[in-house]
Amino acid sequence: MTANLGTITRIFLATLTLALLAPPASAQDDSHMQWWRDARYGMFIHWGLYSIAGGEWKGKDYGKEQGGASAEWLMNSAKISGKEYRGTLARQFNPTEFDAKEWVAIAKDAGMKYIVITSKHHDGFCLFETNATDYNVMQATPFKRDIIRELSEECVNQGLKFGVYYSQFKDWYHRSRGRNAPGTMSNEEYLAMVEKNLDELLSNYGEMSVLWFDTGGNDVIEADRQGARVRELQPNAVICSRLYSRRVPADKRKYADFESLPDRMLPTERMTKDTETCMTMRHNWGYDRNDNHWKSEKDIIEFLALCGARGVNLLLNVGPTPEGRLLPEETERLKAVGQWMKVNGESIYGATYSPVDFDFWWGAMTQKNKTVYLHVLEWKPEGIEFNGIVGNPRKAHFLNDPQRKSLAVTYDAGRHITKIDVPEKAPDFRNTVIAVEYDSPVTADPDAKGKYHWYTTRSRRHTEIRENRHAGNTDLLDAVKEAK
Ligand code: FHN
Repeated sequence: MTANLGTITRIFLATLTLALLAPPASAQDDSHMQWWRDARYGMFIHWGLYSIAGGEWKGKDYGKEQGGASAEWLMNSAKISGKEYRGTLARQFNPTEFDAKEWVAIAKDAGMKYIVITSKHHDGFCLFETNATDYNVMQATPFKRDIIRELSEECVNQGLKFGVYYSQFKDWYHRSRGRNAPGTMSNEEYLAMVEKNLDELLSNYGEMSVLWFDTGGNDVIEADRQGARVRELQPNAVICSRLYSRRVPADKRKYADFESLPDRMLPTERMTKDTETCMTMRHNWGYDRNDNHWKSEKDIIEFLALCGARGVNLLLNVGPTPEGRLLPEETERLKAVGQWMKVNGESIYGATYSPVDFDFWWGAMTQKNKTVYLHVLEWKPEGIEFNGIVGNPRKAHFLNDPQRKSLAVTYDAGRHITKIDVPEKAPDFRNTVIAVEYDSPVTADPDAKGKYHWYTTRSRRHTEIRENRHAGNTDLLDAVKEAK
């Protein structure tokens, strides 16, 4: 009876606290979101004890079976007890080559504006100093350095926003996974640990700009309590919708600042609310020694542009090695994307989704102020044409042309079809951006029709182009020919 009374009291007090803390909807301003909307592009880091195992356990490779979650899911996939997992890996965790300055410089050079690192993933291991559990980098490993502190301080030094991923619901070490896999804590003790962890992360590391909760449970009261605590201690932190289970309706996710799409997802429609997608450069999030499914730099630049065309932030992942280094395949890709961003970043940073709710067989659009940016992913030497925007452009030029020489433009006022003459070869085969400037704010043709949506899976994209050549977009070419 006492226990029940205790629980009822806890729920009552929690609810009362929430009611007092949560500002009325009308009073909620979203000014803390502006930097995030402008940023558009950040680094995701999956790092922890699992990096030592690299997707293998006792000689078995758990990589491909997990479809991209072998590394950080190894404890679950290989059914490893918390005792054995910690006993085997924690004493080996000594990434002496870890250099926060280097990691942050790589992210900055890549054009990324924020970093989100796993502070505690589902394996329960904490990459920060905590009094709530001794299963942390300071007490359980020979490394004894607070990774969250070193990275958060370096982000301040180099002008990037810093945030943490935190697995608040899944914890295969502290929570029981069933009769044969007892956790170290009861449910009540675990929830108390989470609250303590959050207080430590929200109080001991300066400005915490992102709280990237991952895979919420169904208990909205629990989630709201955690969200309210973030608001209270870090009012400017941007909170991920994964604080809540996907089964919780969007309008009940009181503390979610942005919708985190399912992993690696590119939506076909434009997202008019704050939305982010996260993407791996290969199959896995964490380090996996056998995963060679690398996306090319073109794939990544294309995906970044398509996210922009949907109004979606991109959180691009790296999975550092047990020694504390990013892989050369990661740094090469990040550097290439960074060079592309140095020239074309104005078409991504602070830009919003395409003025039209369809793409084109050459690519997709982003917009900012009075400019539409054409991300030409598939070159068309016969010319780049588009429908859907009203008005004769004042000027069109390649973003990667330092002189910004004007390109020849024709505009069919009757059909609102614009065509831009271009050279035989693409200036940048990965994504050539054409800035199309207007004298007034960009106006979409409400009657514009289009049915092409880009996908990043190469086979699907080519299928789409082939299908559209027969069914859809070629008539755009004919229309322009007729208009001449
Ligand atoms: O289970 C995790 C997974 O390991 C990884 O952290 C991804 C990243 O978005 N989140 C969960 C699966 O969606």
